[in-house]
Amino acid sequence: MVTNLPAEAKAKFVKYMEAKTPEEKLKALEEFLSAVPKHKGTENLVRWIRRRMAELREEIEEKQRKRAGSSGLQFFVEKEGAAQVVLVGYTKVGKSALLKYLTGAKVEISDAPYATRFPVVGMMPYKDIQFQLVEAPSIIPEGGGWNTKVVGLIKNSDGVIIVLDAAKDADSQLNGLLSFLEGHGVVLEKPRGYVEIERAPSGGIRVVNYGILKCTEDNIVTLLNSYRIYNAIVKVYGEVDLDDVEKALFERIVYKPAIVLVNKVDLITGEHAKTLEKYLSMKIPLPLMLASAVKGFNKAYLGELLFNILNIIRVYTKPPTGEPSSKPLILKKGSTVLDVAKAIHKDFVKRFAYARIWGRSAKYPGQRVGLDHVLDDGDIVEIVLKKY
Ligand SMILES: Nc1nc2c(ncn2[C@@H]2O[C@H](COP(=O)(O)OP(=O)(O)OP(=O)(O)O)[C@@H](O)[C@H]2O)c(=O)[nH]1
Ligand SMILES: [Mg+2]
Repeated sequence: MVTNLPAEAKAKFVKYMEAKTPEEKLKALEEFLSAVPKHKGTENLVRWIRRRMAELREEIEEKQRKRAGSSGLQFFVEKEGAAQVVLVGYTKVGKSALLKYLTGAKVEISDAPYATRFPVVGMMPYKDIQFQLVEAPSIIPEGGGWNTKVVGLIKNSDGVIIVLDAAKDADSQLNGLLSFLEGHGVVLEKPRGYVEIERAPSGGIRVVNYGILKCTEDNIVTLLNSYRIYNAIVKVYGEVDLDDVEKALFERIVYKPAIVLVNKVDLITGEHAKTLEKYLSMKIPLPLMLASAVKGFNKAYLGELLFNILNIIRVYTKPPTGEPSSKPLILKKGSTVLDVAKAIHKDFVKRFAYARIWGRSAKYPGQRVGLDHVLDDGDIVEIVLKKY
């Protein structure tokens, strides 16, 4: 609960929102922090402020480093393939070994801790597509170092593989990683609802409700006005209450689909592996896989787990007088013929006459459909254009 902040604190937060440079933001946050009353209800808020301040300090340092001539660490990885998935875990759990086994990437597998110091990339083939796997430098339990940059990498990705070492305490590794991520605004379980607030130059407070709102729109207007926000678009997804709206002012929680991969099972007994699997799958509702980068494992099964959590489908386009393309378009589940038309060419929507489809979403092969037809994985789509 972060409600009931005194007006003075709210006014300080407004100053933070209006600040432009990281230096101004940091100063405004310092003032905000000292104006926030410290009690159970503001614990999370205070934690967020402290973390945001640490991030800003890092940003300022990075800027100074750049100005001094040394290039900052390059942690951004351009997306390639069907999706970008980040391998996340503590040091020496075998992330490099897994990356090498799954993608053939040239990586340093080492017994020395923290051997991987920059993101390393490899392409993992699955059916007729490829996933881009990125090994993130290991999370440092003591904090600091590149931890924040790894969070940035994760936030920019499409999904996460949490890698645990079966030969060490898997439970505490999982707890540690989950609370680290949550502390940085990343959750791996789909939240029951979330809110996006976009500031607008005019138009008042507009609520766009895609879910279930557990308060009135007037409540939202009053709340935002108390932060001197008079123009904004508030988007509601899933089940949301007024508290969630206030939280969204301070921090955007990011949801990333994930699977848990327990590596080095070759080092434990079959009995132990079974118990571990049962225990972990009861603990967290994420797909779980036991593996060994040394002994090898079922790559296709891992590919299938990734494909499922990423919520994607493959669609093959076909010209009216030709064969379907061998390379599929990757679209979100629930995508329609309109999305395919847009992906091919912007004129295709304007000139669209009808489409013919083959595959799971077709009632019969070659069914004629319109732009709003929802597609399925493996479908073939032929778009027929109007003649001028
Ligand atoms: N027995 C066994 N050893 C493994 C397995 N996977 C990796 N290792 C060993 O564990 C050690 C660490 O492996 P890395 O792949 O370098 O670990 P990492 O997670 O990339 O660690 P960082 O150095 O922090 O990047 C190496 O000595 C590997 O040979 C496995 O499945 N079984
Ligand atoms: Mg490594």
